[in-house]
Amino acid sequence: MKIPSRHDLLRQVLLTVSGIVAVTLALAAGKAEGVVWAAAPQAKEEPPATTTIRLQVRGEVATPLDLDAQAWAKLPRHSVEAIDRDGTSGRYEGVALGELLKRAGVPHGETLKGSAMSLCVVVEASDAYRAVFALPELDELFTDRIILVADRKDGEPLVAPAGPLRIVVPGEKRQARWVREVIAIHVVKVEIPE
Ligand SMILES: Nc1nc2c(c(=O)[nH]1)N[C@H]1C(S)=C(S)[C@@H](COP(=O)(O)O)O[C@H]1N2
Ligand SMILES: [Mo]
Repeated sequence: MKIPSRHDLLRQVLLTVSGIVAVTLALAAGKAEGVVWAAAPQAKEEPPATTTIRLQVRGEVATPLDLDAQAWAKLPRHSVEAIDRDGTSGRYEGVALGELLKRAGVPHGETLKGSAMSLCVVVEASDAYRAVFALPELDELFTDRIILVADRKDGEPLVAPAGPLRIVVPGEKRQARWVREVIAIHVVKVEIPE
């Protein structure tokens, strides 16, 4: 067996020392991390996206709208009685879809004629579901029926997967246009393909 030289011994000592230093540093780091975790202030709990009212009105509009909960709360409100898919009657509250379009500068009332008559409204949901309305369905000069962007049912806020915003179409015999989780309203010019 080879007798270790002074050089070999020195090397061994250095390796051992550096090993101990590395382990100590790693432990310290772990501990420090533990302390940081424990001391970190609890992150404010963000409500899930679908409980926060946010609605865009886009497309063929004079003024695109970007409504947050605060802006939404200032809009004039309506309430309607309507029967849902289960056949249960409920009182829905919210903002008339026509009112939102009026505020976005879409032709309404007396000015709803001519080329504006081939505009349509596409309601878009967070799951990409879409339903179409014609402007006269949403205009108080054409109809007394109020199609609502509802945020409450029987006094309670609508929550996912229905809310926070849902279309309610009173008197419609099927509920396929009762779009849940509405995120945007698009006004679109209907073109006939060549
Ligand atoms: N976002 C979204 N909304 C939607 C749908 C959908 O698939 N996605 N389905 C529609 C259909 S076909 C019906 S019958 C009703 C059902 O409403 P309910 O889930 O409250 O029973 O929601 C409508 N709204
Ligand atoms: Mo449906």
